[in-house]
Amino acid sequence: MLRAIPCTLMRGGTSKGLYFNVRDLPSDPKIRDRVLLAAMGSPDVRQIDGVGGAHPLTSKVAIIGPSNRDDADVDYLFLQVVVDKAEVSDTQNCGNILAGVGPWAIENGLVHATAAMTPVRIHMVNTGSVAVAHVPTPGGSVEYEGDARIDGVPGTAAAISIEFLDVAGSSCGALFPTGSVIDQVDGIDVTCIDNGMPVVILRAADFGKHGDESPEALEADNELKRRVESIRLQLGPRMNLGDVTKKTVPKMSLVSRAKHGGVLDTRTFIPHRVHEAIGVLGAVSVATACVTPGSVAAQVAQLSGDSSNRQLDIEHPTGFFTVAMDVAIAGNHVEVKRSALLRTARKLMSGDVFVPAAAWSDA
Ligand code: NQM
Repeated sequence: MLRAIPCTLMRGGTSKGLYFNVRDLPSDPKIRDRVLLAAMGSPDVRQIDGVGGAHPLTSKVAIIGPSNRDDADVDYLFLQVVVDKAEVSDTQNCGNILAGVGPWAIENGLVHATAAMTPVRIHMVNTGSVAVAHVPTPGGSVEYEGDARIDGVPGTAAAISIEFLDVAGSSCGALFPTGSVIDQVDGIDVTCIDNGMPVVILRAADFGKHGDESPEALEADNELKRRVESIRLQLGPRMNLGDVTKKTVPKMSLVSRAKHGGVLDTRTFIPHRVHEAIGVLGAVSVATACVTPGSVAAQVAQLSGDSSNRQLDIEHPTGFFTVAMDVAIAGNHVEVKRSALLRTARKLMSGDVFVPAAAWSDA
């Protein structure tokens, strides 16, 4: 017997996933995770018996419901369904999937469209922080089509601007969780930062890389992957993340001089596959490191003018990710006031996903 579960398949930014109403999934996290593994078709590198896209960026889930918080309209829990292992992780947030949450919440009656642009205040349950997404709603319904282009997605769509106010240290307890803007591990300089996503920033050159290699070329380099993973596992506890062997954080971002007029170039392990672009909060964290004197990113970044309130173009394998930052810098101390960026989203399919009924049973 199969069981039908209502859901929506959406592209959020440069990622894709299933969006559920919290009331339509089991409340027991163990049973819920089993259901999600069955829906996506994990564990299997091809996810052939499910709707997952056989890559971490297309094996994602948003669970949305009303929020009890005064400063939020909805709660959004992000879950990463691991492609080739029977694992579902709530240890990270996802700013790309976040881009679909506002439209989904409006279309599913959790938020009423108020004007041509509807602000949706989203409590990101994974990190306890709040984002505000501004969703185009001309005539009271969500408009997905428009002329905004984001690198990593073909064509154009309606712009959704997203603001973050309180994401610094939201996973690790501090913006610079090791207490320093630069540390050494295995003889390599690293900057550990959490401005919404725990990221370790490393110089690509320290691994003999130019920093403009393709994701495929980096993934094929077993020695590079071994060294990067060794550093990641050592830094997990120092970043207050505990044993990160089975966690999808921290992300590992190799940085190098910009090649296309941006601030710097990135190639990011997330943490075992290499991102085709860069994660949203990952980019916010890298951008914050760029304006922090003494960090590995700042040593590589080409900044001009006042760095406290500016747009930073972060280069990645498929183009640029632009982050607007408002920070106060006093000596080596950085206080993040606000960051903002632009994403698009698209509803792709809505209906039911079918899972074996046994996956839902508590036996
Ligand atoms: O950093 C991929 C993505 C992400 C995360 C990853 C993200 C973010 O692009 O906020 O968006 O780093 O796992 O979906």
